[in-house]
Amino acid sequence: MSLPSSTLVVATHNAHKTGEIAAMLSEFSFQSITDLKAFPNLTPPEETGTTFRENAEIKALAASNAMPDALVLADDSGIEVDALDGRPGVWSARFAGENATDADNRAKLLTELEATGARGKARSARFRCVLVVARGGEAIASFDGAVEGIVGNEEKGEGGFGYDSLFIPAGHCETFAQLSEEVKAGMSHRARAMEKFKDWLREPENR
Ligand code: ITT
Repeated sequence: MSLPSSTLVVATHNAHKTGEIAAMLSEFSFQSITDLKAFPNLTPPEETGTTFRENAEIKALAASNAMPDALVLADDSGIEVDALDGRPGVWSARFAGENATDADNRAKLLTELEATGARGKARSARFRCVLVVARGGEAIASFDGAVEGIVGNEEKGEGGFGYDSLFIPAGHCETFAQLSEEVKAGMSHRARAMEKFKDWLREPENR
């Protein structure tokens, strides 16, 4: 598949991720920013890694091998809950099973956390994001970001996706789903990794 080099392909099927990433790149002049929904014939690779880094690289290389001319950006992310020994972590999207919905995953998280008896600060957690950049079938850079917070006792808010309605970032009283998109975009795990990617993009040799 041949694409102009000024195209950024976000190697994801998660439209929420694409939306957040595209909004953070508004200052850059990509001819287009697209994701894998535009390439329905590409079979998603199995995420067999045990770290965010490994899974981000698997996704980046699979897309880059199919579109060697494009700049590819893959995001692997998830939530680590201390009272659950860091779970669901890399299994965040599949916590309640292979075909689990975000709602299934949130319900399982609340049930498991309830069973530990953890309250207040003992419900500490963090979102993590690892980005891998690839071109020509090779991983050429990677960046990470995290945001600390706690898991609330119940779902609150309508915005965002995934575990946003359960996650209260440190220094706030509301969940990511209650806070505005701008507030989340100013402090999220993805935003922190994207700041590093944007610094990389600003280097002339990386354009
Ligand atoms: P792709 O693999 O196609 O990119 P995915 O949603 O399956 O899409 P991951 O494997 O990286 O992506 O799983 C990340 C999961 O972690 C995601 O489904 C959410 O449940 C959660 N997650 C990641 N970032 C999040 C965020 O900003 N807000 C809420 N939940 C998030």
